[in-house]
Amino acid sequence: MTPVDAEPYSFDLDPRRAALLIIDMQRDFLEPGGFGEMLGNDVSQLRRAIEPNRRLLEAWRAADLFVIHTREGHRPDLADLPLAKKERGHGAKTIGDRGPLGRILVRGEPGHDIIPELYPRGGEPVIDKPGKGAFFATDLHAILDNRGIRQLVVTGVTTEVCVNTTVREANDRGFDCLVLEDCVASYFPKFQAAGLDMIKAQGGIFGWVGHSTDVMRAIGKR
Ligand code: TIU
Repeated sequence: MTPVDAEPYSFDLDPRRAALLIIDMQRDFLEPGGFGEMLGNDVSQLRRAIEPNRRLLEAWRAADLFVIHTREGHRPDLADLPLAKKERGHGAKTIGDRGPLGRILVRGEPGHDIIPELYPRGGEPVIDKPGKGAFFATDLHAILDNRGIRQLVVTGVTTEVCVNTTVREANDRGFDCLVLEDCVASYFPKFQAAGLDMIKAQGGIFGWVGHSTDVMRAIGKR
């Protein structure tokens, strides 16, 4: 166990039983023309998380630790897309429609893929998820159990949507989550702050909030 500075108190990292879980760092959320922008968001808000994630991923790989990536999206036939999710927002374009990055939030399309800076390598599972949480309708739990993983170092986008939903799902399944504030991002500054506060309040009701530099120090890379 290696202590990592965190709130509400120090996180005891057990690197061999921990996975770095990078949530939805997809072109559809981080680049113009995708799902994020379709919802009316300014995608530039998310891009500050790229470089800290890139450095952490490099260090995590160099320490030969386990990495999992997730992507939010749907089957090309949209059979797994709830009507409620497709229609909500009444946007001119919705999930499955064609945009500058291909069909919005559809598996196999350019926008659905992970940004080049954080592109997965062989041996790093990629979880394709239809919902906001990474456990819902996926094999993530089985993959974590098979590897003996009990701790999740969580990064990605967006803080109050897919990151929070996944952390809540993980918490109810008995995992300890350390969310890295410099490696998660929201389109809305107030939700970034609230999303992190909600995790660490009440003695860490859903988990811990820390910083990537402290994790890199703990795994021997800076
Ligand atoms: N809209 C928004 O903030 N997020 C999502 O729709 N998905 C994720 O957070 N990945």
